[in-house]
Amino acid sequence: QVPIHGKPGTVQERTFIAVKPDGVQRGLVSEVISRFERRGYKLVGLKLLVPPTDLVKQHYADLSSKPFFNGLVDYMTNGKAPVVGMVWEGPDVIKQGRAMVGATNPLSANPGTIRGDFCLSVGRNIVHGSDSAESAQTEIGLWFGGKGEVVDWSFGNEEWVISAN
Ligand code: IDP
Ligand code: MG
Repeated sequence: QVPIHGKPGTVQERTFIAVKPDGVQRGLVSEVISRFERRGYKLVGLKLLVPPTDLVKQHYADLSSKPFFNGLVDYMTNGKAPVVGMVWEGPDVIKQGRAMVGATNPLSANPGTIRGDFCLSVGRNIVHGSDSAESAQTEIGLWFGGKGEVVDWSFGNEEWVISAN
């Protein structure tokens, strides 16, 4: 039995990725899922929700003193569009997930990254990815803490995607 937050440093490392309301509104859910899927990562958690304010405040607790915090919480929770929360599993997925997401400010994000390909503004940067093993653990617990919300399963073709050596 794998803990819900996975096992960092192994092939069962896990990270929390979310398509934020602007990404959902713009029809980019499949684009984000597709990039992780094609890379070879495994989807082990998926939900669509308008997150409760408390959840988003906890998720962004480290930013609570920032001038944009209230606007950020409102944008995530106002229900103009939901959030798609995901847990992805695979080798180095926390760091690779951040690389695939791209820099926080899309104008600094490289083309080829999600932000570098699809957005222009730091306050509408369409996607979230955990930035460390600690935040992945916290965020997976916050968003997917309910029983059975993260699913352990194996690819039938695992040996063709992940080498043991
Ligand atoms: P990250 O999403 O790349 O981890 P953080 O610095 O953790 O970036 O900030 C979290 C989120 O807060 C950003 O993705 C963005 O939506 C929002 N944010 C960060 N800085 C600003 C800002 O200067 N103005 C508006 N929103 C911001
Ligand atoms: Mg962050």
